[in-house]
Amino acid sequence: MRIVSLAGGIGGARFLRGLLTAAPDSEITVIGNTGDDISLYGLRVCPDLDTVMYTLGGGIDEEQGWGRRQESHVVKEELAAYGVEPQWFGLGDRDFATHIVRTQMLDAGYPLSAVTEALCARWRPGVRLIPMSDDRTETHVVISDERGRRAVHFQEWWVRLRASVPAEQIILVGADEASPAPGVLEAVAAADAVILPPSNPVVSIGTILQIKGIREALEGKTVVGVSPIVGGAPVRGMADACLTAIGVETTAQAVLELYGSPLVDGWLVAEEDAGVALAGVDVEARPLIMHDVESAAAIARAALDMAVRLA
Ligand code: GDP
Ligand code: FO1
Ligand code: CA
Ligand code: CA
Repeated sequence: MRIVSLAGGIGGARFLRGLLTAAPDSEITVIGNTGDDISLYGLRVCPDLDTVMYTLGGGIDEEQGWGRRQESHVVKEELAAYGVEPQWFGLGDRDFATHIVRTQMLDAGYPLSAVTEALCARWRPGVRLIPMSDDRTETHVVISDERGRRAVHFQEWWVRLRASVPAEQIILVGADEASPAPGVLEAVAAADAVILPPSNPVVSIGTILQIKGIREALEGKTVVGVSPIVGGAPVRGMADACLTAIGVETTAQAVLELYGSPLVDGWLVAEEDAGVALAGVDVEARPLIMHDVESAAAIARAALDMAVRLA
C-alpha cells in the first residue's frame, strides 16, 4: 500500500511511528512542514523535519519530544558567554551538527529536499521524508506588545512568548511564491491513502495546505484525518492559541470544518467527542491518546482501515 502523510513535529512524528508499526510493508511518503524553519547563528534549523527524522530514526529526546537524546549544551553556553542573541532558543550540541551539515549543503546549492534525503541516509527513518517545498517559507505571527504592533518569527512567539500574547494574524511568508518540492505531487498522485495525523491544524497541516497545488491534489484522494483536539483541548502544546488566531474554536468539530469536505473523507475523534459530524465525512470515535508506540499504532490502524473502506 502506498501511503502519504502530512506531518508537523511531535504529534506527526509520534503518529508516524505508530503507522510504521501498523503498516510495516507499506511505502510511506511524509510531506513535512517547513513553516517553522528559522535561521540562527547563520544556520538553517528545520524543527519539524528534524523531529520526524529523529523520532523515526531513534535519536529523539523522548521526554521533550524534540531535539536529540543524550544532548549537551556547551555551544549554547559559549554563545551566551559572547552575548550572542537569541538566547531563548535552545540548540544542543548534537543537534548543531545537523544544522551545520544542512547549511553547508544548502550553501553549496543543494535544494532542501536533497539535503533532507542526505540527512535521512544516516537516520533511516523508514519513510521517505520530503519537505513541503524547497522554496523558503516562514511562519510569522503578528502581535502587539510594548514595542507596538509587529510581526515576530513563529518560534519567537511559540518558544520565547509561549503563545501568551494573542496572535492577531499568522502568516506564511513566501507562500505565494512557493511550489511543492519534487516528489510531493507525484507521491500524492500515486497514493492509495492520505493521512492527516494529529498535527497542529494551523501551523503544521494548515501551512502545508497553503503550498499551491497540494490541497487540490489531496482533494482527489481518500483522506483520513486524526483529531489533535480531544475534549476541547490540544493534547499537548498551544494549538488553541493558533486556532483562536484564525477564529476557529478548539474542538474536534471545528477542526474538521476547517479542513472541510471534499478534502477530508474520514475523521477520527476521541470517544468523548462522539457526535462530531459533517456532510460527506465518515466520523469514528476511538481512544486517541498516543501513550506509546502501541497506542499510536492502534490509531494508525483505525485510520488505515477507514481509508481502505472509503476508497
Ligand atoms: P509540533 O510541530 O511539535 O507542534 O507537532 P505537530 O504539529 O505535529 O502536533 C501538535 C499537535 O499534536 C498538538 O495540537 C497536539 O494536540 C497533538 N497531539 C500531541 N499528542 C497527541 C496525542 O497523543 N493524541 C492526539 N490526538 N493528538 C496529539
Ligand atoms: N522548543 C522549545 O520550547 N524551546 C526550545 O528551546 C526549542 C529548541 C528547539 C531546537 C531544535 C528543534 O528542532 C526544536 C526545538 N524546539 C524548542 C521545539 C520547536 O520549537 C517547536 O516545538 C516546534 O517548532 C513547534 O512546532
Ligand atoms: Ca511545528
Ligand atoms: Ca476527498
